Amino acid sequence: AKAAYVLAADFGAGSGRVVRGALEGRKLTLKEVHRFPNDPVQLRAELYWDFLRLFHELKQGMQKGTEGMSSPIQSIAVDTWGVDYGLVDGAGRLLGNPRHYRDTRHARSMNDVLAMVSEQELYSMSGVLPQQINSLFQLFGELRERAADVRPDTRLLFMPDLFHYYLSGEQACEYTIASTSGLLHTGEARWNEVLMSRLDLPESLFPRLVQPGTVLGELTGDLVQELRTGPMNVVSAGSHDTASALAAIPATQSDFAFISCGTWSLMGVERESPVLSDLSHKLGFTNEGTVSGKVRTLKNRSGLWLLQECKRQWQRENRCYSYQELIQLASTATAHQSFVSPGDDVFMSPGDMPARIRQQCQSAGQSVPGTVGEIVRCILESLALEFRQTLDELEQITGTKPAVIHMVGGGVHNRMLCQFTANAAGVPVIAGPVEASAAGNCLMQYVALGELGSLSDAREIIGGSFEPDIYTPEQQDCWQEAYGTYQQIYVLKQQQP
Ligand code: LRH
Repeated sequence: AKAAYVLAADFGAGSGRVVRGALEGRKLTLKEVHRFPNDPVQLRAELYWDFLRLFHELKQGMQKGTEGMSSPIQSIAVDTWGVDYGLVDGAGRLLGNPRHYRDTRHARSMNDVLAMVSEQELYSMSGVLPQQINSLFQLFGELRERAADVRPDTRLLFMPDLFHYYLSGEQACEYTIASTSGLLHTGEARWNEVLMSRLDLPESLFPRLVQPGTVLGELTGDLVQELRTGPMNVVSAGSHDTASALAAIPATQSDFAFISCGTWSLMGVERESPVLSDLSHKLGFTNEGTVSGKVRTLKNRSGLWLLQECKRQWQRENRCYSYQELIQLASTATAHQSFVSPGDDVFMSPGDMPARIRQQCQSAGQSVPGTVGEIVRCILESLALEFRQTLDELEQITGTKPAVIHMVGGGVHNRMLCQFTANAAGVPVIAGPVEASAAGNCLMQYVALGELGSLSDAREIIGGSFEPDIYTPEQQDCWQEAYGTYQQIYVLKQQQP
């Protein structure tokens, strides 16, 4: 069979990339054609996306992806992290650079909203865990600041939708990315007008919703000319990176937990219906949409963020390490000396992470990691223990203990983290593919184009195209002990009144 080609643009916090997917018979191959930095920009007190530069990088990627190809590229789709959005005016111009969820001011907006609608209500109305990053809180804060800029023809587009709009001229919000906003009805592809009216958010802001795997339109004529790519479709795939990653999990059974591990770790399970109990709320689980209309009940946890930020800090101090060197250093440090709680708020904004890690270890009365290797080991062990904790919690809220963990995303490169996770969790970790978001993005484009029938079809393709690494649990006793210590410090203490 002749190969069918598509382009997937995936904007992660570590970097952005454009990948060319080729589906030949039942085999998918990915080729990275362009990778670029995706650093947010601090401007005075505010943190922003660098949207124009990123649109430029996207165009470069599209050019590189089509250059020298004798077959046409059929389509392109963009996925990004969740929650962030831009506003466009009636003429389609951006009302400003989109803000970044790590902007510290969103915490205040969340408090303002919670004074009007309680956490419990928000949770049951939207299925989404109230967290300061949610679009709902960001938007509420933004509208307060700039109410005058919002007209009846102003529209909100989540980041992937915004890229799609400037590629195709079509305005729509894709369901999986919208499901991170806190603005939909629980488990449904339907805007929550009740919530909007309670918070005085104009309904007119919200364009139509489309399902993942929809051909939105065609690349505009101007862009076809500018980029010389030839015509192609613009597709809303799974526009949320986590939804796309989950679509690319080569699961053959349903009792699996997943960890999509990049800057964040999203750990959860796929279900037919949301979990909305007090317990799941208290334990911090949210419910978002999958590309096949199911629900992913998951926890947003820190992933490689701490490691990325430490690396940056050391760089600022003129100590440059590759990830490989960092892991090598960690492997020579003593095991289980000190743990942090990677998801703690103190680690949220960028900055001197090694200092914050030491600080947290010290306040918890543990030995304070001094060397680079000790700090890296502390981070990786803490992440693995947090995964174990989350696995236990998933069992508590769903009544079923997952039999395996599928781990995908950049974290899969970190073999030490994968092995630690299997050790801490006591279940096998099936790791891969690394570029799960890009792979899932491509697959849903093939669904949109009619090349593939369904998600199970797509997952089979992944299974046949990428060889996973399997990690079986080791050193169970000492990890069990470490888990006890970790729980004592970070879990049980918090539960005391
Ligand atoms: C992961 C992710 C996650 C959250 C966060 C903002 O990249 O998309 O699912 O929504 O970013």
